[in-house]
Amino acid sequence: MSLRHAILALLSVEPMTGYDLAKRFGSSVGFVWHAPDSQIYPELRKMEKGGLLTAEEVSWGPRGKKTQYRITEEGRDVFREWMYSPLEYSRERDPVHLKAAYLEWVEPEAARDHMRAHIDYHAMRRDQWLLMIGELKSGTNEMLNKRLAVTPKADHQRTIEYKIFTYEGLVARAETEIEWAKRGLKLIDDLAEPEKSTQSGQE
Ligand code: VNL
Repeated sequence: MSLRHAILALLSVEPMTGYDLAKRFGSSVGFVWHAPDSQIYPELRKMEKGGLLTAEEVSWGPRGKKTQYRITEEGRDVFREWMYSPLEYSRERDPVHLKAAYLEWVEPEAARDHMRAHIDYHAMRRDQWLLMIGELKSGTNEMLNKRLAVTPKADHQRTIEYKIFTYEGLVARAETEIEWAKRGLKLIDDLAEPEKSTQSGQE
């Protein structure tokens, strides 16, 4: 369960209200660990009970109050320990590949629709990740800038480069998915009209 580690990573920069955290989560670490607000708020409360965070009521606007969360030393220790610990890989559970394995059940056009949806989704994600790389490289990412403000100068380069490295990996993965789905489109055509494709292969 890594949601709490993603939250700890953000709160290691500064204390935040649940609202601020949820908002910043979505535009930073949420790109690699997606979580809806409905998971973030209860997790914050659990982490507070578990001693990873403290909660403090702070005023918000003219009359309102909000809970501000602050990482504890124990929270930092938990994050550091997690960073040192090996990952437990989980075996594939991928509905796209499950479907791909049985495309003979549907008409070619329905099969093509699946491949096109795959291409569209991964192209959209790739473009978002490319934008993030642009922000990280140009120094315009708010979360990263806040982090750098509390990070010793000597650690700035690796703080930046590992994030770029992360998104470059995701871009490469998205491109592989797009290429695969394009091969799928071609395969569907070849299998749907074997005579035509044999002819065009001889031209
Ligand atoms: C941070 C900033 C993380 C921007 C990000 O994704 C990001 C950060 C992991 O400083 O925590 O896109």
